[in-house]
Amino acid sequence: PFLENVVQHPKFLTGEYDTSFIDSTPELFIFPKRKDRGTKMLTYIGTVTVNGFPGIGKKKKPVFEKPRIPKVKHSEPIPSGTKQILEERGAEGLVQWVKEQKKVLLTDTTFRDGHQSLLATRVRTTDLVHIAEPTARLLPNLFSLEMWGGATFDVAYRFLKEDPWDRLLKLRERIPNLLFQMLLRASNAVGYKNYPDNVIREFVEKSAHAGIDVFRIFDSLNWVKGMTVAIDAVRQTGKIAEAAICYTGDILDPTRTKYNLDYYKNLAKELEQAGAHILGIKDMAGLLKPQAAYVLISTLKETVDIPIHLHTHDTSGNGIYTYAKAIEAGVDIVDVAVSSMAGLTSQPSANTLYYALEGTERMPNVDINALEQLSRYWEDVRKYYQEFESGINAPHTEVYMHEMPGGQYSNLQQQAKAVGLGDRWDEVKEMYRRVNDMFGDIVKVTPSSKVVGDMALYMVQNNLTEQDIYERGETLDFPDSVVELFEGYLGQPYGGFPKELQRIILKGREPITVRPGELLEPVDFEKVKQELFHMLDREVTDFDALAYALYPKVFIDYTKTVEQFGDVSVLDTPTFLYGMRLGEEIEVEIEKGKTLIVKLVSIGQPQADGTRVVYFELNGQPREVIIKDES
Ligand code: 3PY
Ligand code: ZN
Repeated sequence: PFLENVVQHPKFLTGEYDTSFIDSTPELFIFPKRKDRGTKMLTYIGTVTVNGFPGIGKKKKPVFEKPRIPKVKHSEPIPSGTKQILEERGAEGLVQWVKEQKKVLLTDTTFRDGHQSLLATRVRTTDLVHIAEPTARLLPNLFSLEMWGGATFDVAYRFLKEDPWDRLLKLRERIPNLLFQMLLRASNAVGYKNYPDNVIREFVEKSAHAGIDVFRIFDSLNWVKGMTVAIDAVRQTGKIAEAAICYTGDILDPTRTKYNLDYYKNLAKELEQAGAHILGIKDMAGLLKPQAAYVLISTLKETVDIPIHLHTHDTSGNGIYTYAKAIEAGVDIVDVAVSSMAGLTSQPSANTLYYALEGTERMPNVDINALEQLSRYWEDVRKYYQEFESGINAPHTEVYMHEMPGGQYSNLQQQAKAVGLGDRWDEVKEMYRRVNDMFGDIVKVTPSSKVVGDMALYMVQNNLTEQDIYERGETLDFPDSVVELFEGYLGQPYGGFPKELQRIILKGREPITVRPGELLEPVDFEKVKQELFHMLDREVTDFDALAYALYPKVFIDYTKTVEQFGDVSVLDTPTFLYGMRLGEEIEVEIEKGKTLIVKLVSIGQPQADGTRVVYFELNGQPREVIIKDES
């Protein structure tokens, strides 16, 4: 208690006290841990065994095969790759190198968008770490490995109870040869709203320092003004700024004139001028049809001088054909996933693309046997996460109608079910498209896509038609996200907001037209660190401070879980998601060279207070923990 008083004293916090004794006597500041690591871990395993895992519920743990890890020679040096090119020649040198390649280059998205789109982003660090070194050895000719950003940051803390920075550092250590790529939502960072400019700069700087090389930057309304802070910040670090245009509509549909070829040409030029090293075409929903891909890429190749990197989702089943046409038109890099994590709402399969291009001049420089070996590993690991599969198991051409991004479909479907609209899902999809049209046909990608989804759900749930909105809108309470969009807090859409609808939604409030970042107070990171130190009673890293600035509640919840259960990232995935079977024995390496052997012996009957005693053996010694039965 005495020590707690000292560190909470205002003079201590403002630095007025001489605090050098912290450095000279650190032992004073090791706070007693309430429980030892073993007990914390058993409490976690007991809790999941008794109560189930969120999103899975209480389910008997299936028996999984051990994932087939490709055999590689650990003693040999890891072949050098694009990471070394960046280090030796700098960003401009790397861009030059890309331009000199005849063959199409590949980005492997298995570690990020692949599982974000197929498995609700639930793949854990341990399953990435186990395949990291084999990936480095087997795919040394990749352009990059997309392994961070997008939803992975938030989901890691929120659902997986692990630290995304730790993932980045661990993978970096094991994959020294490939460029690491992340998805950055420009001023929304890895979140769902605009953050102050200094948060964006700090985030980029720390991410670059921790190992990110290529930042794919996009704005959810294709608003270049909203992207400049991020582009400049990336350039400052010496890393690669890949500024992306989100593709929407259909350039070959004469009835859809808003997003035509000229629109994309102008944007591409603007982004090149804004400092992009590479131009990304981010087809987040998989709307770019094969012929359109040919026209778009050939036109953009003539419009800009920087390499072009194409991203699509295979939702419609046309992904490989779209890539084949884009490659014919001269695209430099395409995004693919290892085949057992590809297709459907994920990226097209690397393995399939290899065979589609076999014998052509632009066939990628990749070892098909290596891809097949990696695919076996992912086939096995994917089974762990079967409860998070989206339920889409065939090509879905309806995407050309509703235009929902690959990652949103299953999410919105879950949200619809949660509010009792499970049996009206077809209506929700149609409403999603109607809302898009009401909003003036906007780009739909995180977070703007979420706003369209929120409005569609709101209208279906309240049985509102478009006409009702115009006639009774003044009396309706619209979802917060919808109000914020129309206030201008996600930036400005191309062609502006539809005026009448904006008036109805804002009910007299004035929208902003400047960059939201200009209005937001900078975050004082030193203060944040002090606050956190105060709350957590432990050393606070720059990474923690950033996570807290981005997601205060999510981050604090995460730290509480760690306090209660310890570091659960060390558990194998089946145990993490399902707990243990009676009589089962597992090994848990809690740190290098320190392994616990855990056996679940029995689970006691519920007691009067709703708890159960769960009996384990820990390294052969009986141990019990008391778990509240939530059922
Ligand atoms: C994300 O922002 O997470 C996306 O993948 C958008 O497509
Ligand atoms: Zn994507």
